[in-house]
Amino acid sequence: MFCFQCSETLKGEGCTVKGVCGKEPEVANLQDMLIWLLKGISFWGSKVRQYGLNDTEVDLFVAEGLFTTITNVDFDPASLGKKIQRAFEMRDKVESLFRKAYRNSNGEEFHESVPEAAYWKVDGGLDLYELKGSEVGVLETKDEDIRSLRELLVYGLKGIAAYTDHAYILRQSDDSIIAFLQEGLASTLDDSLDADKYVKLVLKAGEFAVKAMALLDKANTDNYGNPDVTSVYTGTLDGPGILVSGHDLLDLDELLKQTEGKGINIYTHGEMLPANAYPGLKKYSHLVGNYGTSWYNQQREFEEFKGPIVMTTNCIQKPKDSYMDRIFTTGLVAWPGVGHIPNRVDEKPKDFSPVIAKALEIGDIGARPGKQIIIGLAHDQLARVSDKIIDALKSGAIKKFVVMAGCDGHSNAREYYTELARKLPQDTVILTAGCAKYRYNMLDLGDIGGIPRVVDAGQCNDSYSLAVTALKLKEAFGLEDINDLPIEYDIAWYEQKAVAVLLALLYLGVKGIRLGPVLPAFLSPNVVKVLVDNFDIKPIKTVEEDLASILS
Ligand code: FSO
Ligand code: SF4
Repeated sequence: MFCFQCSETLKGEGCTVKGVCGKEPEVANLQDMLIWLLKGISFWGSKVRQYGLNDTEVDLFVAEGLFTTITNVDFDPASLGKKIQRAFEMRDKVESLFRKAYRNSNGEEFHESVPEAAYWKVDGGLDLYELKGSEVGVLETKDEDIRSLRELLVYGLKGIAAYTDHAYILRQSDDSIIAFLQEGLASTLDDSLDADKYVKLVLKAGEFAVKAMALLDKANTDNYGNPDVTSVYTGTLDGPGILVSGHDLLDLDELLKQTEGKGINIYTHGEMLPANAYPGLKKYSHLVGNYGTSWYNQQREFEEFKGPIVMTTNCIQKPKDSYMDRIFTTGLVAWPGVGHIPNRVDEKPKDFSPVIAKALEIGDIGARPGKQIIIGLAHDQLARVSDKIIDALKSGAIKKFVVMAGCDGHSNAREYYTELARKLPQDTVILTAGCAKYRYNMLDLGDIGGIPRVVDAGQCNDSYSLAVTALKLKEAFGLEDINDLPIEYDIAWYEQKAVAVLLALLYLGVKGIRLGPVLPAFLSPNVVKVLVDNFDIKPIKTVEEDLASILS
C-alpha cells in the first residue's frame, strides 16, 4: 500500500505498511482500485456529456465513491468489494450510453483506444481487486510533480464530492459540479497533460469547491433554517442518551424524529455540534447538547459516554471493545463487525430502531458537568451584526480577524492552535469552522461588544460562511482586494475536505495562508514553490513568530 493523503501520514512521507489511521493494506489497495475505476467511469462520463447526456445513477456513484475513500470513512473490505463490483456495472452502463450516442451521431462505432481504467475487467473477488489496486495507486505516476498535482486534484475532488453528496441527500444538486468531478478524475488518466494544465485544473477545483460549499449551505439552510446564535451544553444529563457524530444533518433529523417521546436524550459529537444551532433541529427538546470534542479523542469519549453512538460520516477510529457493541455506522461509513444502519430506500427514512433499542437497554448514562459554548455564527447571523462589526473595525475595538478553520488531529504540534488562541490579544477575533475549533472553543476568551472572540460558523464546509463574510466586508469597505482586509488565515488541515476548503480560498484570491500543522506530504517541492510564488502559502512557525506576523 501507499497512501499520503492526510496530515498524519507516516513520517510525513507515506503510510506503506498500515495506515496511521488504522487502514489495513488490503483496504488501502481496495480504495486505490475503487478510485482507479472511478477514473475509468469518469472517462466515459465526460465523453458522453459532450453529447449532452449523463446518467444520474452513475453521477451519484462517482461522488459517493470519492467520499468513500476520504480518510476515516470506510475501513471494511467487504463494503469496498461491493462498491468495486458496482463500479464495473456503472462503467459498463455509461460506456454503452456513450457508444450509442457516438454511433447515432457519427454513423459508425467508436474505435479509439481508451485508457486501461476504462476497460480493464476481472472475474473474481477481493483478492484480485486488491492485487490490481496495488498496481494502480498513487505511485503509478512516476513523475513526482505530475503525481503531486494529480493527487492534489483528486483530494480536492474528494472534498468537493463529500459536500456535493451531503447537499444531494438534502435534495440539492448541481450538474456542473458532478461534471467537473468527472472531468478532473478523467484528466488524471491523460498522460498528454503537462504540469501547467494540472495547475489550471487544481485552481478550477477551487472554483467548484466554492460552488459545492454554497450548494450545501443552501441545502442545510433550506431544510433547517439559518443557524441561530445558540448556547450549547457540553455535559450529559441523567437518563438514556444517544451520541451522534459526523456531518450528516438528515441522519440526525431522522433519529430525532424517531426518538421523540421515548425519554432518550440526543447529544451531538465532533462535527455534529453545529446542528444544535439550526432552528429545524434545535426545535426538538430532546436534542440536549454536545458531548465530547474532535474525532481523535473519540476512543476515550465514546468509552466514557456509555450510551450508543452513531457515526454518520468520518472520522471513525478503530472502535474499542468497550463500546464495540454500542457503536453504529451509517451512510458511507463502515468498520468490520460494527452494526450498520442501512440506507434509505424509496426516500423512506432510515430505520434507527437498533440504536434506539440499545439506548433503552443501556438506560441511564449518568449526568456529567459541562460548559456552555456559543455556536451558530454563520453568515446570516454575521450579516445581522455587520454594522456592529464594521463599527468595531473602524473604532479599532477589533484590530484583526484570524481565520482558524479546518481540522483537528492527534499531533502535539496542534497545541500551537490552543496557544495561539490564548495569546491573541483581546482586540482580535477568531473565525472558525470544522473540528479545528476544539483546540480552543472551550477556553474563556470573552467577547468584544457582544461579538464572541471565537466566532463559530459551523462544520468544515461552513468555511464558506467565513468566505461570504469576508467578501461582504470587502464590499462594505469598498476594497478592491480581499487581501486588504484585516483578516489573517491560519488553516489547520487533516483530511481531504480541508484540501477542498484550501483550494476554495485560493480560488477566492486569498493570499498568505498559513497552513499547519505540516505541509501536505503529497506536495512535491516544485508544487510547493508554485503555491508559494502565486499564493504566498506558508507553513506555520512558532506561536511567537506567527503572532508577531499576524499582528504586524
Ligand atoms: Fe473534522 Fe474529520 Fe469536518 Fe474532516 S471530523 S476532520 S475536514 O472529517 O470534515 O472537520
Ligand atoms: Fe496514512 Fe492518512 Fe492514508 Fe490513513 S489516510 S493511510 S493515516 S495517509
